[in-house]
Amino acid sequence: MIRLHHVPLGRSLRVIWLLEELGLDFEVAYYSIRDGSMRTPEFLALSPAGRVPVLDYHGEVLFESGAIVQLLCERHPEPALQPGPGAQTRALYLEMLAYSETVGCLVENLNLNRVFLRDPAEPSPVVIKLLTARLRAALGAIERRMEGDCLLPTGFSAADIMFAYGFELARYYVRFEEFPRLTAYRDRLKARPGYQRAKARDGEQDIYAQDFYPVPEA
Ligand SMILES: N[C@@H](CCC(=O)N[C@@H](CS)C(=O)NCC(=O)O)C(=O)O
Repeated sequence: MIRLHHVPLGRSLRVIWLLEELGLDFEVAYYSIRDGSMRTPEFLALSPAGRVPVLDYHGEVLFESGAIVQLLCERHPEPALQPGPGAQTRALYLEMLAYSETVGCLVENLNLNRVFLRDPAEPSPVVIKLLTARLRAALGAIERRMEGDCLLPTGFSAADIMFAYGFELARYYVRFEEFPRLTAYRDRLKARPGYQRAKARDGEQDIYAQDFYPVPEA
């Protein structure tokens, strides 16, 4: 039995998407960051920092999306979504896997400042400006080097799945017009049947209340 603990639009969507691409059967347990469901003793026993994703893989329970993605690709080597040790694209693959969290953490910090701070806490316009500039720079680096259809020259891989989380949510904070290659890349990823099946299981998000959060005046 494979069971994924998931927050709609969270990093756990990476795992749903990968499970769909691998053609595996799985259950999804839904949570919200806002309702306390991730702070219960039961959930903290699975994920000590109270975060998703958590995957129960036939009784083996693990957290951290990057680790889950690697493990699933190892356990299910077909279709080959991860270049193995010795492959020419291995270094780039590992780089993109980790870089996905550089982008993801910038989005997470913007989320904290813009959608999760509660009254009377006030977000800092200076911090928001800085985080937004850093997010644009992190995306710009990939925009400049993007040549083929996917992050790896060999085609679609789990690195695309990892990267898509931060990159998809970045649209709440940066305008994608300045990233034409990334925009076309995003459209290609979204056209994949595996992505569409994953989105159908994502659930209703309760993170964002508006489509775009412009940088406030400092
Ligand atoms: N590096 C971790 C980050 C996990 C993470 O922060 N997940 C977010 C959702 S995207 C979460 O569970 N947040 C809940 C919280 O911070 O309370 C991973 O990739 O799995």
